[in-house]
Amino acid sequence: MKITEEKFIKDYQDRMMAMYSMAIPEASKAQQYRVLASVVRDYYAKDWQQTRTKYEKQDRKQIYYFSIEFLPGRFLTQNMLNLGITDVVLSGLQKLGLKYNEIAGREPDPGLGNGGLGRLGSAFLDSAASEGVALNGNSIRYQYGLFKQDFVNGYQVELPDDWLRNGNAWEVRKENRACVVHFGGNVWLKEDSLGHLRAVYEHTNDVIAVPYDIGIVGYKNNVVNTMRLWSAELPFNADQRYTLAEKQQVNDITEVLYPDDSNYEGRLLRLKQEYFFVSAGIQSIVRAYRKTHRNFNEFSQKVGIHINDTHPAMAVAELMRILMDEEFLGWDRAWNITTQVMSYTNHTLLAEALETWPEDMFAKTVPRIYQIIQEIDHRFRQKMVPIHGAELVSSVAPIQDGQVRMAYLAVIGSHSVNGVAKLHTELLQSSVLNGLYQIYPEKFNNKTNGVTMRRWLLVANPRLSHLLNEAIGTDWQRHPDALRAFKVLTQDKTILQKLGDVKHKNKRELATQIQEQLGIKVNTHALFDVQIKRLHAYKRQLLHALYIIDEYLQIKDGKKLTVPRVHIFAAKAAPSYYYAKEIIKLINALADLINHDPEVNNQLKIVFIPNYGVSIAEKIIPAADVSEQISLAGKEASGTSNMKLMANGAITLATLDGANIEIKDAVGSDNIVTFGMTVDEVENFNFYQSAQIYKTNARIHRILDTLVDGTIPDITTEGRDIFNSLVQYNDQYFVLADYDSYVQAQEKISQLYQDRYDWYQMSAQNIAASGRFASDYTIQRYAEDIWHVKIEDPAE
Ligand code: NBX
Repeated sequence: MKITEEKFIKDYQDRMMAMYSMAIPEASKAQQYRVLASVVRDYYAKDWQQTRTKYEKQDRKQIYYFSIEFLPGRFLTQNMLNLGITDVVLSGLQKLGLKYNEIAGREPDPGLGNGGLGRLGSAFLDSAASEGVALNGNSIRYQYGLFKQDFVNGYQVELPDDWLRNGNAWEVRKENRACVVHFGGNVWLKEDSLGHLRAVYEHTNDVIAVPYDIGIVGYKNNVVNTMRLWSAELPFNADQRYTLAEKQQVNDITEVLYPDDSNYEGRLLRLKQEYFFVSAGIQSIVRAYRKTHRNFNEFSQKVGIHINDTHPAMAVAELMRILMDEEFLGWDRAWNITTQVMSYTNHTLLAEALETWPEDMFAKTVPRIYQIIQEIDHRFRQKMVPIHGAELVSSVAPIQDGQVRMAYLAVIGSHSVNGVAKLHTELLQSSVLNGLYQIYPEKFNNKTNGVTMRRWLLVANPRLSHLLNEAIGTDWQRHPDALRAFKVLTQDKTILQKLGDVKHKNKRELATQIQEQLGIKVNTHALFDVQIKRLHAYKRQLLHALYIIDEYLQIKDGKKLTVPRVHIFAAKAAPSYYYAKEIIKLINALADLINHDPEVNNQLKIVFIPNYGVSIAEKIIPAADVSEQISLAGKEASGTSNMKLMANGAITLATLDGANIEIKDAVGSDNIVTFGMTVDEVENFNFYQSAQIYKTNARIHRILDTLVDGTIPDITTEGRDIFNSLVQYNDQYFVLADYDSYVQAQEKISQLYQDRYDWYQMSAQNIAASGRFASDYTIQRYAEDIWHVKIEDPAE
């Protein structure tokens, strides 16, 4: 459909009238936003339907990405871009006397995820639609997303994220596609008159799962895929009245996203959330397949199910349940199909994050799933013990020591298991999943993460995108590898000048926002040193903070910094993660001290931007000079903000961890600054004694003392706890061990930043080398190697 400016203006006016019976100027900004979203949704409605019917007609293999989290970011700007209607809409709105930015700012940012894992899922949906891969999201429609973060007195406080309050303009409720999910009760197998073994349930608690679909618009290719989010409702039964407690129990299931991304906690409600979206998702897949197929002979050629981290690992047992109990395939055939259909991605090596459930809780909550996992466990042992021995096999069996171990279930039930960066996959094979790697080496493969350049360049950084278009044409928008062409221009003085201008304008824009929102004035000629990610000890925001104390002390000693700096942090801490919250308080207290000290604040500023999320990232990333990726080697599975920041021309300051290693390979060691211990050095560091470093290293000694001697105001408890963690409790994440090396790296950064010509040359090299980290390529590799689907040119 060709959208002209006249058509858009008319559509907008008509829709305003239809929805609100108002003239445009009478409407609030939020109403103006909802009208715009509704008009834009119309522009892809037909493509959405046609994508579906085309897939059906071609009997295309459908892939379902099961993830308990997605972080799509705001849809409006991205959808307009992907539909190719941005210019028409912008000029149309202008004629109507409306300001696009004000309207777009009213869209709530769906915070249906904690961080990297959910964001990766959304990047994949975007790339798959743009590459014409039939990938569908399957997840939960949380009534409340990740909490909104505020600071009171420097402490994190959590406020509810009521993102659905004014409705969600992009979703379509499909109550005709609802499913029933059974919880609890008793279950046994009974032979029916045809001789089939049927599962008989009694006293179950049934919940209705109602899907809400959101269209995922591909980039200028008429493809619109679907992200399906399930909401829990009470079964409708005219004779039955429910108690308040019963209503509450059902509503609870999809009420709120668990805000912890690192510490696994075996909560019953979480287990229910997992089974809820898994069961509803699998039921709807089988139903869709059944519409066009008479039997299951082709199921594994036509369906792929991806298990994103272990949260949806019950998909293995749920598909077995349906194939056996409802479709009456025997175990062997059902198992054969299931393992061909399932694939699994692991996102962490941290032992404390691995999901295990107490057997009794599991058996009570999802009895039939428990029985099936018992059988999987039994058959696995029976088959593997004679080959691999009892010790190895029981160390990786799905049920052991009263626990159901989800990662092992996911590996055993899938044909493919991948890590998210080369190093991470190697470490999975050699450590966490080593036992299963010995048994099934052929299942393991690496798929390094990626990011979508359409959101992180075209949407977030229009200035840089424009410069790139001018310099190398627009091919990179569809084929990000074409950013390579920018490499030959890294010698071109005018280009570098323009690149510097773009960065500076972006910094000014961020500075304005910081001034307006936080009342902090920052020097836009200072180096913007950025660390944005969840707050976690392993990510080592503390290392960065100690360096700021170091800079502060130097200035107090009368020295001048080589370059003035603005340290920018944004990070949420899990509400129950006490230590992470103490680090937030420390950084905020430091900010208070430094930003108000006239002796210091012309060279140094700290800004902790509250409520980090996709929309705030879109503002910070284009303005970053330095990207801090300083996790302890071996702890960060991949990282993805490293890739977004690189594409936006920031220089990475990195440990050799996760995808940083691949970034270094891509950009060359002259265009990145690395430091710190390698994984091998960390592993072989046998007698680490952090207290010894504190004793003998005068510089570190002095910095750590400021935590406890009153230099930094109002951190009596926090300062002492952090000091103790570093000195008394032997510094679990080797902050002190890497400190000197980090300082050298920071000094190198300062040196480099003094010569802006060299700096922007490095910056340009980073942009030029970032194409390989586009999720478009990652999704192509998933499609070919794991899901076995051909990438079709949707134009054909
Ligand atoms: O997944 C992250 C890793 O830490 C990153 O290194 C990686 O780049 C990213 C994408 O692969 N993991 C992550 O974000 N985990 C979670 O958000 C999470 C959420 C809930 C939970 C456990 C982990 N129970």
